[in-house]
Amino acid sequence: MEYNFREIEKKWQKRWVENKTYQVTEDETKQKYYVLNMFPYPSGAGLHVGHPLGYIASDIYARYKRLQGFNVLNPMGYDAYGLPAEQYAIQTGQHPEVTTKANINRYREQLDKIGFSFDWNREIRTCDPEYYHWTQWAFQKMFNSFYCNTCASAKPISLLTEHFAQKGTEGLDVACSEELCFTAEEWKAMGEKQQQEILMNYRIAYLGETMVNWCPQLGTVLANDEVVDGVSERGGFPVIQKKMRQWCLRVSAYAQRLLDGLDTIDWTESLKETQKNWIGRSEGAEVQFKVKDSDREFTIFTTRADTMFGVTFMVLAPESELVLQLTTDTQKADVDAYLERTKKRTERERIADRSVTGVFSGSYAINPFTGEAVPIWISDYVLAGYGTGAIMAVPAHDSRDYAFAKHFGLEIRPLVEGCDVSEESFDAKEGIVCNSPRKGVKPYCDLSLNGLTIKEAIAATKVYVKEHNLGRVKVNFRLRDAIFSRQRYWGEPFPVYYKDNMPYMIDESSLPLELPEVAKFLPTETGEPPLGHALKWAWDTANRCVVDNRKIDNITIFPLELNTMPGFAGSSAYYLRYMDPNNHTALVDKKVDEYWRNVDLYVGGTEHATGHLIYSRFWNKFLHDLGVSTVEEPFRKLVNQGMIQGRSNFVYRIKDTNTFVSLNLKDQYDTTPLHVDVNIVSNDILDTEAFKAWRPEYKTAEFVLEDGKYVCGWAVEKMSKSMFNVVNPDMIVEKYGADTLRMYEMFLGPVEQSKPWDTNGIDGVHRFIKKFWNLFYDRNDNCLVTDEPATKEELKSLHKLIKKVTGDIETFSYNTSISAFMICVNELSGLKCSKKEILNQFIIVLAPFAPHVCEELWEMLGNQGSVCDSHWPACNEEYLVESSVNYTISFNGKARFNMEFPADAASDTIQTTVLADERSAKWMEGKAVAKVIVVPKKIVNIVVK
Ligand code: ANZ
Repeated sequence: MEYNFREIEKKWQKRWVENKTYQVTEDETKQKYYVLNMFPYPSGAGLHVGHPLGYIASDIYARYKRLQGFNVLNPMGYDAYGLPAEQYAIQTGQHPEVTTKANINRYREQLDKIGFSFDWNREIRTCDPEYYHWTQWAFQKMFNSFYCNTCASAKPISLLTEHFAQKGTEGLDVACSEELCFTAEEWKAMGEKQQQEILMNYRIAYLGETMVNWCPQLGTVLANDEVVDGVSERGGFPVIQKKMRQWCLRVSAYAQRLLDGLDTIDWTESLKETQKNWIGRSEGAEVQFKVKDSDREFTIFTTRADTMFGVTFMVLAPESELVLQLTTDTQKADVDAYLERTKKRTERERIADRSVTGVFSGSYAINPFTGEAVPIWISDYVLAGYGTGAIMAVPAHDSRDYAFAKHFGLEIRPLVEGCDVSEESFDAKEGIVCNSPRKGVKPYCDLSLNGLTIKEAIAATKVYVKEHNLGRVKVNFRLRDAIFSRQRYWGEPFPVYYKDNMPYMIDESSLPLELPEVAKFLPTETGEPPLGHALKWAWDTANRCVVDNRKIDNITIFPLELNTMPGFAGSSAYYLRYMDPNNHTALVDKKVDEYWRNVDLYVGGTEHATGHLIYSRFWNKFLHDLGVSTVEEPFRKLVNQGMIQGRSNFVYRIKDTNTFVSLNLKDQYDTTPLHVDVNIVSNDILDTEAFKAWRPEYKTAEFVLEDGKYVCGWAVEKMSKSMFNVVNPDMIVEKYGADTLRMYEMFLGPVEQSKPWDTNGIDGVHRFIKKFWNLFYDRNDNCLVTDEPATKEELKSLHKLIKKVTGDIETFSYNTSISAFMICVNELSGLKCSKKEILNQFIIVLAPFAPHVCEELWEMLGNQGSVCDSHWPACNEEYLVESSVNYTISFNGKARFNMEFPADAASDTIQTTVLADERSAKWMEGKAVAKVIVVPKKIVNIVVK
């Protein structure tokens, strides 16, 4: 029988649905294993062969774990809110919901063809109200919580108001935007609005004034990566920095826990390092500086308190509130002009760009150690959002301060007297290198740092600062709170209404608050977000429902929030929802969560290293504090699949003609290379007829061939439509079958590595499956399988395979497993082995990779049920032991012949047998034996004289 993959795959895909093969329920009798892929955004272009790479890798693992007896959860869904659908809606008027649904259907069709073991009963879509109910719910919980530093946990905001009523801010150690100080009496005397404003300073979801990338033409805030060189990536419109009231999540409160948690999870070191840098823990000191001739004081953050003596000026971030206070009248015009200039630059550009700009404020600060007055400057190399937004500059020891001092002619004062401060002796990392332990360092008042290492000097200065009340020891994190508002339509609406300009939550029982219909997906004429177009977008607090805007009376009916949530809202807790996707009363039932706990294996791209993987860890920690999520870290093991790059093909057009010359002849002409659709090229040979039909301008194309063929050039590039190198998995499935596609994707190389898609080798994998099939059937469709017992050699071949594949799957080295399968099939074919005892087990080991063909053969061998429910075979090491060993027999060091001995033969026996062999007599030439050396399992050397 021919290996008819089309029929087999269709049959099993249908059977799996009918038999609910991949449906999973909580089963206390079995140990759980949770496999998860980062869910896709269903784009209009559909899947290309790069997308399923991670899904196949995790599917193999899921199937393997199931065969090992685990109860495996392997769900799939869609990250369905997002910008492309909205942009498309703006251009065409087509509702994003319509295009999103169509794209999802297409994705599903494509995924179904590849034979994944997803439990589709658990599918989720982030744009489904049933789903975003719980996104809104979590947001409300965050609004109603604050973060207690002492207990390192989120707590209900009611505890905070109780504390305020009893003690004001006294004894409080909580995360906040700004440190406030008031008494219980002052708190009680405040009106509702003022109290609400105060609470905003502590809520985990809060409205905050933040600097944002504002694009007036697009009418929206843009993320940093949507701004390139000061203009919007889409449209190229100017972007300015603007302070705006936005919803924020107090991710920074969790910085230390986000850092500590990394030690408890199995992620790659490089990913952990990226997260550590992003969180950016920095131990230092905050020191107060007085302003000369004024009562004002301001605080700076430094990690090098020991450099206080080298301070020669101060620098404020342009956005700092101090700028207004400290700019003198004479400097005002210059300062204003400078502020106008820096407004245009994003924070990222400011960090990347090392050109020096700045302006003098006109004021001076007093160094608290030396009493000396130093000028206060303003420059955008100091960032408003980090530390205190103000620094003490030590140009002799910090490279940016050094560049600044050089540019503006300010003093550069090294800590060690007499040090050279020229550019040659300045090290970008270390500054002017001081001798350490130091000598000749000027004492600060009564503090001497002589003889100390830098570390010791920093510690000593910190103690000094504390004891003399000059400041305090402080740990800073680079991690910022997340801006959580977007001025967009296609996202989760906030369950929030406004009373007297303050936000209030609609009651929990009224969730979800569904996204309203709008006439236009653009901002309104008055600059409000698209939800400003909604006519029915007001909250009736008495009847708990959405009503017509005209009914707003600001007594019981109020306007609803017009912003929507950002992309990461829906992806932050989706793994929890898969555990219990149809629960109408909770995000996830407590018992169910206690069963599945967290994701055991998470597979996805590295591009989410600092976005999604920080936000979801934060979100999960918050839910853990609430007692909703059992385990603090959501993703135990994480594997980043590499990218599949495209393999582009080129044709070479002779300039100013419509003639194309084959690769190896092209140097004889003046040619231009042009991308050609890889789908009309096979093994780098162009289908010239298909080329002519490809585009109208090539209809009359002529060719200069070599050996009667047109050979194309090739290059590895990003897989993209514009390079005509996109390979669609459907085409591969159609031509070779899903099992070949699955195995081939894994054969390309280690899962974690990026590699080009190169169809040239796919035939080999396809041939392997055919060869495997041929162990079961001969050419005339006769079944070859017998019940004969297996020989040692056959068992050895099989158990070698079991050992290799088991080890490979555990380490995600699937590519070498594929080679092992090929070797084993070759060995078994060589041995003409079609024994059931061997083939049954081979099928099980191959099933995670090529599930369709394995189900078919499993059934054919008369097994009951799906191969998914059989048992992963254990490797029996006994079969791997070599039963006999081949010895080289040599005389006086010269190899003469070989002899087989049982692997466990004793040296004596070997020696006697060798000497008794008649060939030995020949090589000894009648001489006496002086010595016999037996090297176990290798060699016997006979020394004769
Ligand atoms: C004096 C000094 C001397 C500094 C020296 C460094 C070297 P990390 O490790 O990243 O926390 N700094 C503080 N706030 C800043 C801001 N908002 N924008 C830009 N720079 C800022 O770095 C902390 C150091 O970066 C601080 O220590 C401060 O400069 C600067 F030889 O103070 B240092």
